[in-house]
Amino acid sequence: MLAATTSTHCPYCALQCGMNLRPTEDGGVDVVERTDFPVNRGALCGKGRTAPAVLSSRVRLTGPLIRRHATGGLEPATWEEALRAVADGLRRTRASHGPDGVGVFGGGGLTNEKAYTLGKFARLVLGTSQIDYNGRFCMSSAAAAHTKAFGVDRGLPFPLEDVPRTGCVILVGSNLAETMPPALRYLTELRENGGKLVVVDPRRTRTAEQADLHIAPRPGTDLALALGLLHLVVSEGRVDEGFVASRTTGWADARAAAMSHWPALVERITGVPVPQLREAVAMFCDAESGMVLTARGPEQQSKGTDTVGAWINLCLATGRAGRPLSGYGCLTGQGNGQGGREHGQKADQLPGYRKLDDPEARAHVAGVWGVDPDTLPGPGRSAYELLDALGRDVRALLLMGSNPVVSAPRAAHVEERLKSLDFLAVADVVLSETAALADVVLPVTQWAEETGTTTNLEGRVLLRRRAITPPEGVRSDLEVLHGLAGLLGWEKGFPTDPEEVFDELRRASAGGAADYAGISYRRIVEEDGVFWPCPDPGHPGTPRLFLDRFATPDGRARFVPVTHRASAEETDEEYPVVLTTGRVVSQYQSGAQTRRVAELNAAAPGPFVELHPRLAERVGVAEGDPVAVVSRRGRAVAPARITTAIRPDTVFMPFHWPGEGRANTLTNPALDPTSKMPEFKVCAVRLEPAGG
Ligand SMILES: Nc1nc2c(c(=O)[nH]1)N[C@H]1C(S)=C(S)[C@@H](COP(=O)(O)OP(=O)(O)OC[C@H]3O[C@@H](n4cnc5c(=O)[nH]c(N)nc54)[C@H](O)[C@@H]3O)O[C@H]1N2
Ligand SMILES: Nc1nc2c(c(=O)[nH]1)N[C@H]1C(S)=C(S)[C@@H](COP(=O)(O)OP(=O)(O)OC[C@H]3O[C@@H](n4cnc5c(=O)[nH]c(N)nc54)[C@H](O)[C@@H]3O)O[C@H]1N2
Ligand code: SF4
Ligand SMILES: [Mo]
Repeated sequence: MLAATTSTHCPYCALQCGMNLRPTEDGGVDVVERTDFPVNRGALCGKGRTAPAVLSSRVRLTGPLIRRHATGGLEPATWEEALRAVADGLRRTRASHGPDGVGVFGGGGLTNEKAYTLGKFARLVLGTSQIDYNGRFCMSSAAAAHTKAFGVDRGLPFPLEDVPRTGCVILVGSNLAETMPPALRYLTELRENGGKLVVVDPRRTRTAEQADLHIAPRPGTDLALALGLLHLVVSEGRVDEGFVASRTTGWADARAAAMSHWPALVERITGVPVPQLREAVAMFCDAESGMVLTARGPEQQSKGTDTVGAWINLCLATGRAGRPLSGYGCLTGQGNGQGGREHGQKADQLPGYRKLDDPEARAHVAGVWGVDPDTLPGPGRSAYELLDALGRDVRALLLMGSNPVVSAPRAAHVEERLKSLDFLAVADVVLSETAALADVVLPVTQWAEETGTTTNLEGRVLLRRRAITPPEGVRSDLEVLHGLAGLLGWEKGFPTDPEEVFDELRRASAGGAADYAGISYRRIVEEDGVFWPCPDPGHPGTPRLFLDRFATPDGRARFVPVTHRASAEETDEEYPVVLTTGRVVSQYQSGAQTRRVAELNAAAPGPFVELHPRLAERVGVAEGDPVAVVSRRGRAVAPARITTAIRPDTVFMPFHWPGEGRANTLTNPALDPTSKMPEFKVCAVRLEPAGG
């Protein structure tokens, strides 16, 4: 007899929609509507609905693979052989090049339990500082700005249910109609309630089409835009002086910095007409309350931290923060984009959002781990810097939960670095483009086959539950790390039971900024998730942050004095067009999972270059013609998709595909100095017809 349905969450994005899974006769699952989870109330996008297709053994890995000869292909192996080969590979490099010769690369899709264990494995078993993860490419700029201004970083400081009740939302560089479709409802309800929606995006996206005001700046100019709006807030007497005086510090410097951004200058930099700037300020300030929400558009820039800082300044100056129904928030991206950055797979972090260079933090976590704090390595390199160092001083890599061959900036270079490694091990559910380069591939269980927690974009800790038995040939990531730790001399400390890991994580995070100490699997199920911080079992959790005080030492939010600067690569005669990149609704990230789902492929079969008819005419391409996009990093070719919905000086490519149309062949790895976020959203290119 088949078990009843299991309540769980989608394997993909940060919305973490609730769904029910019903086992099928053939050992798989069907997705069944789950209306009791408040975030999505039963709604799912096509990716979530079709997620079970990736469980099929036709598309997934079902047993370990080894490259037995350097020049040969990947061949089936037993788990014993595969784990031994990985342990030997890592040990050999450690012996010849020291602990920092071995690197670890994680992912924001990994559950909290996996991210925590991966960080612990790197620091204890390998003793390496060289660990980072793909979340660096995702929300690191917003995280850095959050921490600077508010003293803590949680994507949204309020639940999504607050959004429809605010007066005005400025949504900056988020196409949530495609990237979190069930969340569009919150914006629709906002407008039904009389609230205003301003969307800032160089493209008139499906999301921008919902807006009362769509502002389309030139990519890479959001910093000037936000400063121009702040200038107008000041010159039009819209500053909330009482709030600024009682709840913030640093206004004088931030104000002075903003005042050098005259509306006319801002119009010249951004291409946004001054009357539109005024209209945006009026909409935002006329309402009783307001929110600014950012996503990857303004964040994935070499000045992303300052840009988010400028939007936060706008919220603080107008008193739109630290009050009910007001505030700044970042829409995180990956399934565990929030939790994945809190528990120690980031180069500079220990669990509980502690800092690796803080002696007290080291002592606390070392205590939980039962080791001497001095044995913990220091902070390591950021994701792109780590990938760039492969084959140089980092000579072996263990990669879990990312596909950088498709998703990293300057991807041809990254691919070449991966190939130059002495040893590469990849744990994945499918044979991704990166796994295909590995010496050993470890096939792992998927969401419906394992239990673990994720933390969604609201800071709500959720439980994904096992609904079916995994195929025989696969093991969980926790089992992989347990097995490797054992072979490398750590019999204890790496349990395979997720709840046991979570209970240790609770202790490791206790007292940290992201405090999970009071959260248990049982509470999560009973309460539809628990918002951190939740320091003890009697604590209700914290859906809304900052209402009484900000998380800074003096309780006040900090303005940051920022000024506009150019993108790392501006257009010129040789490369006269701006390339920006992003997503389409039916593919997810590097596409490793969604490109294996027929229904999604039918909807989004391949890459394309979105461009304005005037630009298309100048280049000499018609709809569907192959067009070559050339940057200083390389050349990509994809069919032209001609539309007036994009600025004539800008082209857009989605990044979900490998091969000839790979957008990341072109992108610029220029890094934000604080967050080390690469500039995925702006580089200079030229276009050529590639037909015939
Ligand atoms: N379908 C789908 N959904 C996803 C994902 C996916 O891969 N596919 N990935 C998930 C993840 S990890 C993430 S991070 C989120 C990302 O979610 P979003 O941030 O919504 O996605 P993007 O398409 O990367 O970028 C959003 C918008 O930024 C605009 N943009 C480009 N350059 C600029 C600029 O300079 N300034 C401004 N203001 N806007 C600009 C683009 O035109 C685009 O419409 O989506 C999550 N959901
Ligand atoms: N040009 C451009 N590039 C971008 C972006 C952009 O906007 N433009 N966005 C960036 C952003 S925001 C992100 S988040 C990155 C994401 O890019 P990637 O890091 O490549 O993300 P995914 O494609 O989700 O890769 C996850 C891999 O892990 C596997 N996997 C899934 N779940 C598990 C698990 O539980 N365990 C293990 N071991 N493996 C698992 C999947 O099959 C897949 O191969 O891309 C970045 N790259
Ligand atoms: S919006 Fe995100 S979480 Fe919801 S079903 Fe789609 S991919 Fe899954
Ligand atoms: Mo992301």
